[in-house]
Amino acid sequence: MVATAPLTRRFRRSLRRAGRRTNLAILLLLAGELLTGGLLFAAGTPAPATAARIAHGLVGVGLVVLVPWKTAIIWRASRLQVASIVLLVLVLTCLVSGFVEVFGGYGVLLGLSPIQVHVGAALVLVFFLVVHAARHWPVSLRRSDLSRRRLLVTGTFTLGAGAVYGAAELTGRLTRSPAASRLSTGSHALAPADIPATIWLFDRVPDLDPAVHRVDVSGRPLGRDDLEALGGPVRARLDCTSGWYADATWTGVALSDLLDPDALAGARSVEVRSVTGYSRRFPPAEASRLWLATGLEGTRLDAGQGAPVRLVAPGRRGFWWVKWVASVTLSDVPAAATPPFPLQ
Ligand SMILES: Nc1nc2c(c(=O)[nH]1)N[C@H]1C(S)=C(S)[C@@H](COP(=O)(O)O)O[C@H]1N2
Ligand SMILES: [Mo]
Repeated sequence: MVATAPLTRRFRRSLRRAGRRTNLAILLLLAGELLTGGLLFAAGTPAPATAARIAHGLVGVGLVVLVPWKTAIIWRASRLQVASIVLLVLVLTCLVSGFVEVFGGYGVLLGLSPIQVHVGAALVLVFFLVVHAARHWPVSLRRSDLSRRRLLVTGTFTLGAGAVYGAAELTGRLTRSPAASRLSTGSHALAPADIPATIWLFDRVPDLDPAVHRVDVSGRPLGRDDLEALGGPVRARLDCTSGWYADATWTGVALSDLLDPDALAGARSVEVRSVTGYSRRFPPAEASRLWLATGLEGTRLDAGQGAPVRLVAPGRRGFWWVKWVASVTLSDVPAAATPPFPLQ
């Protein structure tokens, strides 16, 4: 006990002094969370998603580590503004839903998944963060903020956050919580039968008659029966940004088997467009790895899954898997000239 006494005393003193620098750190960490969270949402493939996911987790743990200091600051405040309290509740909602997502696994409560709560709270948070920061502006910076001593403290803090992050990962594994079996992108496994009908943002499920609907494949109208006749089994991993993934066998035909090879070689992108207007552009070289699918696990797609025809794009995250395909078009527009993700 004797040996630890100075440490606890120093900790208490540091809590008493908590103030400007803690607030500044929290502001920076929150900005970091919005940035890495946005990147995680926009990452179209697993590798950048994994990097963003780890950064997002680390910065989140950094916020948790600062809780004692921020609590001391709030405790001392003479009065609390309503907007500040709302902001506090939103930050806590984000932290809690983030932990539930990682350690609790994918689930839906009252129609909402943990990630929906997380992202929803984060978007509202931006407004209250701006109000709160504006009220306390300007955040003064001092030369001493960059002193050796300060950098040392910041370094220690970063190491501490890293250690807590590592301990959390380890605990997840040792307790065999859902955190242990998730993908590097953070997604939890679902059986193919449990794949939820997923809308990216504001799209709608259209009512299409499979007997009548035709997909315009570079000028060639193809119905469900035509595509079924050409289709074969395709194993693919659908990894959605809303916290789940599923390995399943789809029935599909590769775009490269439907498009003229010369025309394909001359194009700069392949645009796959839904009847709803939702659309994505792909590099032509990927056409052999993009499939027009009509079935899932031996049965025809249902409306929510994109019937009669949807795209299967292994290696790309769920929002590239355009449902209710209306057309596949070769175009001169570069594949990169597409927004990072659809806005509908
Ligand atoms: N037209 C259209 N296609 C879409 C979407 C959408 O909202 N509209 N959602 C995408 C997202 S985010 C995912 S994860 C997959 C989900 O496919 P599922 O509904 O079969 O799970 O479809 C993708 N294709
Ligand atoms: Mo998704």
